[in-house]
Amino acid sequence: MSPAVIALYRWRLSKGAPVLLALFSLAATAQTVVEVRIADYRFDPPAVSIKVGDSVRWINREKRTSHSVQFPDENGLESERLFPDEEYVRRFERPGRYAYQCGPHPEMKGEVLVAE
Ligand SMILES: [Cu+2]
Repeated sequence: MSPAVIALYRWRLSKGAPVLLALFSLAATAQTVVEVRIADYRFDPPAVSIKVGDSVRWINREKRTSHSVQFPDENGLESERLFPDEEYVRRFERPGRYAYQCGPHPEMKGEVLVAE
């Protein structure tokens, strides 16, 4: 290697590497939050696809009806009752298909698909 290349290499090690590492760790911790609206007694969109570590935020956009987000396959794990403009956020740590429904209106259904 020429001295110039070695000097550049050293510079990259000293200056570039920390910057790159910072960028990588930022990318690793950056997570997506996908929004699901609740309106007209429906989850919109009814199905969302995310990756492990991402979150879903459900927001009640009804005028006066309250809803919840309940996961029957997880011992009925359920959000608080969401009144208009309230929201519930859940982060998904494992891949899989998470079917959910509204507690008080079980005919309202949705699902979250979590990929590796
Ligand atoms: Cu409901």
